[in-house]
Amino acid sequence: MLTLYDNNDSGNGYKVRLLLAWLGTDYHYVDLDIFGGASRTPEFLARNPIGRIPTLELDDGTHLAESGAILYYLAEDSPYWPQSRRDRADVLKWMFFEQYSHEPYIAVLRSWSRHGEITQQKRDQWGEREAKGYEALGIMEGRLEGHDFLVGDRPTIADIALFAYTHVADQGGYDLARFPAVQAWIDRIKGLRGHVSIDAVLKG
Ligand SMILES: N[C@@H](CCC(=O)N[C@@H](CS)C(=O)NCC(=O)O)C(=O)O
Repeated sequence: MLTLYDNNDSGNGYKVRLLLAWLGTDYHYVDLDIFGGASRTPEFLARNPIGRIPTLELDDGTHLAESGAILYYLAEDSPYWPQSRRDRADVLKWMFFEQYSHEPYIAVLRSWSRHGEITQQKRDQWGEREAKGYEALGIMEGRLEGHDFLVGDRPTIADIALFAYTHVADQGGYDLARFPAVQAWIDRIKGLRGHVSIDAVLKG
């Protein structure tokens, strides 16, 4: 059985939890205290030298890191990875966009708001990160104004990749009311079969 090394508060980990729920796949769950250093122990670094969760242990005992790579691995033979080459490229486009233009701003401000001290260095960076996060939300709004999902007309792993931190952006101070199409899409994703919330408590 698959084993997911994760932290229950992580949106990156939630991407994998959500896809596994959509797929109806059972797995073992290991909730690591990443704020207490559990992702940097020699034991964990042997599983993933990057030292980050999510990390998925596969049936053959190997480990796969990076939320986007894990989503792709799990989705490849499912409806959440499109058939058309052009749509597949668009899924990757949104997933790269999430990692470079969305997560560093929206996820980071959420994390700073919820964990640790707000240092002067964080305060100095706050405004610029917030502006770039709003820019990313505006780009999503542009796509979602005329479409139900980010790619094609069905949910894909691009929606999962961006839903994870967008739907909790308010926890980092973002005002989602400015983005009605994004809000409607959030409700649409929440209504899909198999949905689980980011804070659902998982056991072993
Ligand atoms: N690009 C990675 C980012 C993973 C990441 O930043 N994980 C954080 C939690 S959200 C982590 O493991 N932090 C603990 C650490 O860096 O030791 C992904 O998408 O999986």
